[in-house]
Amino acid sequence: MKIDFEAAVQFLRESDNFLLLTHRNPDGDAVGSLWALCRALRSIGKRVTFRLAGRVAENMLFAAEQPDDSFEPQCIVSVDLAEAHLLGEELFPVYGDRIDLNIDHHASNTFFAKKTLLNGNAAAAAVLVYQLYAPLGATLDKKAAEQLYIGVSTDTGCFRYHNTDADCLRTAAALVEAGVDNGEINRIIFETKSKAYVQFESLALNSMRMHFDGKCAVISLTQEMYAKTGVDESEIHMISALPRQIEGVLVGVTIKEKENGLCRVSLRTNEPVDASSIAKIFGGGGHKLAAGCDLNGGLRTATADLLKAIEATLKEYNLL
Ligand SMILES: [Mn+2]
Repeated sequence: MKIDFEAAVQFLRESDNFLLLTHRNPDGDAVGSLWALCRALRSIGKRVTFRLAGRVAENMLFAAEQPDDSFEPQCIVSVDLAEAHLLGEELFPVYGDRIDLNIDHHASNTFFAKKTLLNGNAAAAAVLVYQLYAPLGATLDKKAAEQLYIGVSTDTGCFRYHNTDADCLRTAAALVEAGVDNGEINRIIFETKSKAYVQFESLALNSMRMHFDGKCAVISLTQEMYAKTGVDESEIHMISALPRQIEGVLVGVTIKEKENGLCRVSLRTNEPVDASSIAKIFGGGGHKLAAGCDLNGGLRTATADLLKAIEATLKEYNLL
């Protein structure tokens, strides 16, 4: 059931003993909104714990909250979660059908939770969590503001992507007023790369192939590249932005080879191509210009299947 802000605030106020969840391999918006919601609820006297599936990027840990194992959770709230199975293989079987409230900003949201607070136009889930602070009576201290800033800035590519709207800039302004050193956080998160990552990026760029008159660029990330560079999984997501940066590219694809032939795909498109409609063909989803899906059958087969779908999509738009 879709609910509005007022109902979400009332639900959070009336509940206690929270367990917070988000999607697997949590990105900046996932952890930023989760930590900030945790902090908001604790500031109004609630007991809150959380579970994360996968490592958090080291450069965001300065803003981390700690879980609390001292109580039995009664109310399960998720953030930034478009579909229940994105909880990951460990958490999905346990909590997939038990989420009481989901706070999300994916237009592709499947309404799997008992209650859903959704704004499919919001730039980040962190914008929604920020908007809950005042009506909840929560304390927006410097650390909470940093957590929310991590969410808003990472989901907008540091305020560069098309989803950077007035609402999210107003949110960022309020967070800076609340004490965020935005220049310093931007330096830590967007301007600092590990040496392993730089080496990995050069292998990734070497793997890039162009298709369809240069309208599609594909980067393939293999297990061998991870092993060779020792890159941290949480840094790999930065690669996804690269193919779309090339002049003339409308569909930028990054294919990550996982175990047992599973391939995890990131799609980044430029107008007018809808990334989520391509992802949907393979059971995935996301936003108009940024989406993802999983394919099986190994890198070669997955790439061929994807290219077929991208070719058909480009033809639909009369771009080919
Ligand atoms: Mn998000």
